[in-house]
Amino acid sequence: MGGTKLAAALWDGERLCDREEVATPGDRSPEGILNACLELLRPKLARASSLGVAATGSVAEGRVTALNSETLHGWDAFDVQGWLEARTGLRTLVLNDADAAAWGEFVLGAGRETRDFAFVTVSTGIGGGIIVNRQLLTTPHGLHAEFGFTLTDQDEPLEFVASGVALDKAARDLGWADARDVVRYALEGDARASALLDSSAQRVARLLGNLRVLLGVERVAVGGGLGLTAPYLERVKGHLEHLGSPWSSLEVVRAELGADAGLVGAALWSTLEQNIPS
Ligand code: BMX
Repeated sequence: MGGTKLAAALWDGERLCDREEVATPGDRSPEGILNACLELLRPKLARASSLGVAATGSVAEGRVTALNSETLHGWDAFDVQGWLEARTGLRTLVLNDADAAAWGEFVLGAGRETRDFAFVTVSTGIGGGIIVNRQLLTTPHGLHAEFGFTLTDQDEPLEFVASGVALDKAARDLGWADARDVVRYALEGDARASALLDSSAQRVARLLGNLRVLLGVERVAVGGGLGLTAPYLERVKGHLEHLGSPWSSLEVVRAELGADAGLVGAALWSTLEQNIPS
């Protein structure tokens, strides 16, 4: 459940199947978005034994709160778990989307064989998930690894200046369609597009460098619509390299599960033994 798209799939124990995706509806209220999720889920319900949800927003005990009210309208501790359990009859576990993706990448993707790992998505917003000592960092109140809400030196949330939506706005100011044009023109060597991409990538690189020295993270996987593009990732790596030691000792890689990381992570998480009531 993301700010740009909703996707659903079945997990057969090894891989995703029957994956379907739709654009996030214009009605971003809890009912607007969850009814669209239910439509995607309905054909799969008969074959499912539990439901894992990777949701944008901070998640506490199955309830979702929007930090960014432009992405989700009126979500204040909305009980996603209860809402979906009542309509699907399935045991439901809800995780933040980037936490789920971090877990998916750690178990089956770019974080395999690490101990301290992080995932960052640069998409509608900027989200994060952290694995320390092979454990997913979670908190009872749900406010953790919200990379998009770390503050810039202007006291603004990072995602207000560096996310896909921030670049969409900057692109429109230049008469372009959206952030995809920024990537396209940067590849063609346009100086304005390059500067825009750099300003986001540089801020994200700084955040990742801080994770290296704060938490000892050894590797970070970058995902999300903008983060998965080659020019973006190359710039993040370049800026980190430029910062030098100790920050540059962080390994930065592309998320291996791509746009499926959240789905895979939510599925794996919902079938973990510790999460299944005895
Ligand atoms: C925002 C925040 C995070 C989320 C991140 C990436 C909201 C609604 N979401 O920082 O919880 O992980 O965006 O999410 O406040 P996406 O919408 O870009 O997929």
